[in-house]
Amino acid sequence: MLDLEQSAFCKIVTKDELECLQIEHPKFFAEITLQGAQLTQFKHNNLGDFVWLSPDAIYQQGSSLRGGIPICWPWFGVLEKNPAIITQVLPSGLGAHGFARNQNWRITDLNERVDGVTIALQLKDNEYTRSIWPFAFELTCRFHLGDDIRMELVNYNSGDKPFAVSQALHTYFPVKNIERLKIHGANQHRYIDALDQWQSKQQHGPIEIKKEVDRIYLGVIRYEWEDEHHQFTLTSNSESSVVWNPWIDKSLTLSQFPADGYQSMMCIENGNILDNVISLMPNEHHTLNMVLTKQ
Ligand code: TA6
Repeated sequence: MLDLEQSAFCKIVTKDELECLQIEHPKFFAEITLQGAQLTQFKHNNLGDFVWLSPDAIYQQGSSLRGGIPICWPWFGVLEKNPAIITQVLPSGLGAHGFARNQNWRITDLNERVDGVTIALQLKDNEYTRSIWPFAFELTCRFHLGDDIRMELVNYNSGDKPFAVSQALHTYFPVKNIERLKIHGANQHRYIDALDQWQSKQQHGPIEIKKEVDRIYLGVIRYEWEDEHHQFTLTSNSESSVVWNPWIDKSLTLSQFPADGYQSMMCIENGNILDNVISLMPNEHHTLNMVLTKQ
């Protein structure tokens, strides 16, 4: 683990059961839990919150906080809904969204500048991960934090066998007025409706949220939306992304989530899902990137 003794802006604090890296930069405040390398807060001094964190979030070993940017890896969503290339090497009955978000990552690189901070955290295979997923890997998440959030999730096959993963950066966004939200960018794109027998459908116009939404949009999409006089833009190299809001009924079933939480958030999750899963030969890399701006 990198020594933060000489760091200008970074320190490690313990919140309940979790170690959190806190970055107090002249431009922003950020918090990243070492568990899951999960960015839980990014508050820009002029632009405000870029991500949403549940008011009921708990800092507990083994359970990902509800909010920020959970890293779903080496499978996304309900395991059984993944392609066979993913499910065939994993035991059944495992929870959604993989094990990476519940493992402790190490800080491996730090670069602090006037314009922002670049920090890398890494997860390598260990006895637990090998017990359920028999592959050697290095998963590195690099955050570039400044006037925007830029992330690279670098998959590296450090073993001698090929493996496949589905993955996503499961970002929770703050929404001041869910009734007026219009998410642009997906017009005419196909999507899989996870709430309607996983049927393939086509998006017409902006995405609006008036009920539970859980859709996998296909193709590279530049999402744009306005929330209370701020313009958000989300871009990624991924060719599959999920738009999700639990709405009223599902909100009551979620952990770490207030009954009315659906009114204050929505998720857009850039990833490699369904046919867009990635396969890596030994010594091969793949990078999933994401850029979130707010003006
Ligand atoms: O990406 C959408 C989704 O799969 C939803 O169906 C919901 O389960 C959400 O992720 C949150 O999952 P989690 O395991 O974090 O409660």
